[in-house]
Amino acid sequence: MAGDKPNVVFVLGGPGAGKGTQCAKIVDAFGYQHLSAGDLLREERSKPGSEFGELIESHITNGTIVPVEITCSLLERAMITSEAVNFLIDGFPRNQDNLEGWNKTMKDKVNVKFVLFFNCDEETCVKRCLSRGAAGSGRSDDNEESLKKRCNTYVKATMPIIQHFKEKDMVKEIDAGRTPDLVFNEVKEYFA
Ligand code: UP5
Ligand code: MG
Repeated sequence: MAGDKPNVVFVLGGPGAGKGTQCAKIVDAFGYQHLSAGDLLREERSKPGSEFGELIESHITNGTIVPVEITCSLLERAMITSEAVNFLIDGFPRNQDNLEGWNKTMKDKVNVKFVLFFNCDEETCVKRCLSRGAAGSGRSDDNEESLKKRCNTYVKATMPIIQHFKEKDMVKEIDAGRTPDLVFNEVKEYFA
């Protein structure tokens, strides 16, 4: 982690809204470091002998949210071992427990600049994830049953967090139902 306080942009939106796709574009264009909480959890789950492997997998297939202590420590470790100054934190914080845990351990160590919110209707989100599953994503949650639960968690637990940031005037909301290039045309205005 370079410098005193790194900059953080939170990236939120429903399952399949395009968070990862747009983060990859931001990395290419603006040199941010992309930290996907979901990717970090999947990596931790797959480590041989991981203490939390089973717990993480059960949350992922059920579309529920892993306790913040685990996610936050993976995020902090990834930030500490990085040379970057600017981070995209993708898919976090996604519930009240995440937000409180982050505020307790990380708030004073970073500058949260804003929140990118990829707003996409549920039908489109589900279609995208199912196509990705059919194309062989290997993700244990790209199936109809898990997707129902992921969407439910998103509405019940994550939307209130987005609302919380809206009240703090921190949210940049983007219509994510368009093509990746059209979405990125808008995204880049916030980084230029
Ligand atoms: N695609 C992307 N953009 C498109 C566009 N504009 N038009 C057409 N297609 C588009 O995209 C999904 C698919 O859609 C891809 O095939 C892509 O090509 C296509 P992607 O960019 O991957 O979307 P993303 O929003 O990143 O979808 P993802 O499935 O990763 O979102 P989730 O939020 O569901 O998944 P995440 O990995 O963040 O979390 C998974 C699980 O981990 C959670 O359900 C939870 O159990 C756990 N988790 C926690 O517990 N805590 C955390 O902090 C984070 C995760
Ligand atoms: Mg993703």
